[in-house]
Amino acid sequence: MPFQSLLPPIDIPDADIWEFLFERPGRAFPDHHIILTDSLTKAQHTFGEIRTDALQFAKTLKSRYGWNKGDVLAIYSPNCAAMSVLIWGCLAVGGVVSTINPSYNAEELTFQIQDTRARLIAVYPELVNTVREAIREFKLDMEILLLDQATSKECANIPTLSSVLDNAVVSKEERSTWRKSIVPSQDLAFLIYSSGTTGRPKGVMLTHRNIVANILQISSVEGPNLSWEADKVLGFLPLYHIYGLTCLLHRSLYSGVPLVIMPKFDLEAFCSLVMTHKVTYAYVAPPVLVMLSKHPIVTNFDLSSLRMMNSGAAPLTRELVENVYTRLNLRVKQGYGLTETSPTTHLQLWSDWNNPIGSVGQLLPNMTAKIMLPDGKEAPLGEAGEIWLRGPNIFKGYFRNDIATKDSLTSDGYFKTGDVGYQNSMGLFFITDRLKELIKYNGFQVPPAELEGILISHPKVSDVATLGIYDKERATEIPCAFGVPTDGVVGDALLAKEIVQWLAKRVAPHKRLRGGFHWVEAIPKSAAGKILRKDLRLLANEIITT
Ligand code: 4UV
Repeated sequence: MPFQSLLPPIDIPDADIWEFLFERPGRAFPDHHIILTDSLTKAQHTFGEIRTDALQFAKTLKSRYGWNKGDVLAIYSPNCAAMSVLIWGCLAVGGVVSTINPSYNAEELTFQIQDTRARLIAVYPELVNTVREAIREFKLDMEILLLDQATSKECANIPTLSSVLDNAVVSKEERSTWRKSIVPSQDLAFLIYSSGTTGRPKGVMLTHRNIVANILQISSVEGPNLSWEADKVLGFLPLYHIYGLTCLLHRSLYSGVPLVIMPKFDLEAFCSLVMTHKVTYAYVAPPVLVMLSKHPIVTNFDLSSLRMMNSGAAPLTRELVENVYTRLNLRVKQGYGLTETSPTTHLQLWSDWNNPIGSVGQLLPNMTAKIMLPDGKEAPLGEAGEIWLRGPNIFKGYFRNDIATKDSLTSDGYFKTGDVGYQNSMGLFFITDRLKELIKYNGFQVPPAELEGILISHPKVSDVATLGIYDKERATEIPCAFGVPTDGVVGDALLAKEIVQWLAKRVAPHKRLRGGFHWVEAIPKSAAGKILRKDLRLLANEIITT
């Protein structure tokens, strides 16, 4: 029998994201309430300003770009307040947003742009040269919009967001005309890239309903603990990733709990912002907790306003939660989710943050889960198996990839997560292992197939496989590779080092082989030629510990 959520079911309105966030009757906070503070520019933005700017951008998309329903806007930027205007403006006219990791190089960027067929890319000024390189080297063809005022010569002749904003007033009728044809349960709002259980990154199709549902599901646990008047959230998680996009940006605008965004994580800035803004809640990933538990600088700051942190995106050890609590008196609870689930599917209740430590919490409302054994039967309570999930937040499928969609979604709507875990008798879930190929470095996805595809093109490598090795000190997996030298090539330590550096020039920094490149005689493979990752792990344990 599938496990049902133990939390009371919630009503999910049949609304698109714009309507749900900006036109909802009975919103508790006023238009002049400050929702977003950009820690870099120090600019503060009220709910009303964000709405006005987003509508002006929506109008620009219509009048300047002739935007149609389903057209894709790519955003290539570190966290900044303008992202909110772009995202919600695009959604207001029925467009689709695809966020791109700002550390991607020209080739990685090109892959996503070509896959989404984005018409327009909004770019942070410092990244404009990478876009230019992509246009030059890979013949990318799309329009560019700069996120900020251009400051350098490279940016000359590229329109800036502020210069294109159409400031004609948008009437209510016009807004409804734009959104009239959106079917929330069918139409896409986001295309976020994830490798899923196997292969290269794929566009995860998230509908308006997926996001609306997940905001409400998360709110059923977080809502009673946070007030728009007294609380503040600190957001360094990247908004291009689903964890930041939904839990930080969308949840804040919905709940009114102000969000202070940071362009990227920096420990000193984090501590200082907690102090100056009296931050009460922060979403984190385990490596940040390592720093909080150890780094000497932390004790120079008064972090006592922080009432809770939510850790997710990677496994969290009991020891780390205890260390942070003992050292700083700060509480950490856990959440779990995936890009494909919009993302949050499990949360620990605030009151149960240490009851017990190690659980990712309960299944969110309106969801059911099955724990599947390798023989295709459902596991009984307490026994571990692959976690399958169903609910209104489960994605529609992978963009233009029916095979991957079919492999991951069952005909009755369950999504096969590729994670292994169990539920205990209290309805609490525990993640114990991962079946899928994915490596997670600091919570960011590193698809093994992508690294392997590049490494195999090295002339001195005849076969290769990659794996994530857990680094306890840093509380993260680190990518490492195992390779067979081409005939006649001596696979020595020097060449291995060269290959690590060779790869580093070809991938975003989080995909580098921090765990090294190791020579082996053969890659363990099945008769069908598939890498046997379990055997590879055994081999890795032998090589890396000896
Ligand atoms: O697709 P993705 O990159 O998505 C995420 C989402 C993280 C979230 C989302 C909502 C939360 O409330 C929250 O706390 C964290 O990272 O990667 C999905 C994979 O990340 C691993 C797991 O292997 C997923 O399939 N993962 C995510 N959270 C956890 C985790 C966790 N708490 N413990 C162990 N692994």
